[in-house]
Amino acid sequence: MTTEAATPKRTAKEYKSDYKPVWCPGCGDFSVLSAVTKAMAEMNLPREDCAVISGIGCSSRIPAYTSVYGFHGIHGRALALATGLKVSRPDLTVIATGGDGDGFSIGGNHFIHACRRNVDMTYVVMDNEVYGMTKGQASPTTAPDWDKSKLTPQGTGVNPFNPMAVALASGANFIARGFSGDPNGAAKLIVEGIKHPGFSLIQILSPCVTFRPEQRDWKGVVRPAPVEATDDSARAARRLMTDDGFNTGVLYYGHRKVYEPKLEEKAALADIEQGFAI
Ligand SMILES: Cc1ncc(C[n+]2csc(CCOP(=O)(O)OP(=O)(O)O)c2C)c(N)n1
Ligand code: SF4
Repeated sequence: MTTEAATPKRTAKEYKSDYKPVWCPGCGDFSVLSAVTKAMAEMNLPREDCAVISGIGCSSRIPAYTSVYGFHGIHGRALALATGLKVSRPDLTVIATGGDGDGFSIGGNHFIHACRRNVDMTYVVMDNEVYGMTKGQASPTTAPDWDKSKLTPQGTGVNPFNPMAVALASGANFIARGFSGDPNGAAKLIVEGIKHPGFSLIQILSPCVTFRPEQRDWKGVVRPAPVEATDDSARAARRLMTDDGFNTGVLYYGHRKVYEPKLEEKAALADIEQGFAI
């Protein structure tokens, strides 16, 4: 493996691919892509030791726009793919990326169990409270009275999902919130998430300017969390249950047991690898 000392410092640009993003002008995901590549540059990660895995959605296009290894998987299965990769190649830095629809709707079950397994990887969710790619349907994090979708003209009437509280209750080891309007702050959180052992959830509020143009106003609402990060899960639970969704920063860092495959499982994986090599 290449060592940091032997490698000249890379720039964020080197972690971007030559593909031009097809996102709408002004989409928050541009800044999240910058935050992800800034984080990799900050850590000077060897590109060959890094993988970005996603499902489906506008936000899930990120792997194609980076120059590290990547996999643009199927809808809601980013975490299943990322988990498989990390347990078979623990030497890699594995980052899963995607949207609130991909992660909390079709991928909700995988989200809960990824938190519970607590494999050492980082999950960056671009939350815009809508399905952007399929033209603006309500997602699990949409407010119940949002009535601009043709499918729910009177709002969904359904309570929004609280991914942060669910992550804490399910076993995630690091929980943070960033904002696409502050890519440097988001990059810092991603670095912390990567460095923290176990499953790290970084929710990044990332406006969908096409289907939720009012989210441009998030700029005036997000603020640094008024309290310090805590490793006390009971305190974190109270905060996350009363949080209005706009407090940014590290909200919880834990010391929960990180899943590592047992020796015999590793041996089985090695056998499979050998099988492939024949
Ligand atoms: C199995 C399956 N069901 C439904 C779809 C349609 N689909 C594609 S993306 C998407 C939602 C994406 O929303 P989100 O993850 O919030 O990402 P965004 O586009 O907002 O970034 C859906 C329902 C699909 N591709 N595959
Ligand atoms: S539809 Fe929304 S989420 Fe998708 S690229 Fe456009 S602004 Fe971004």
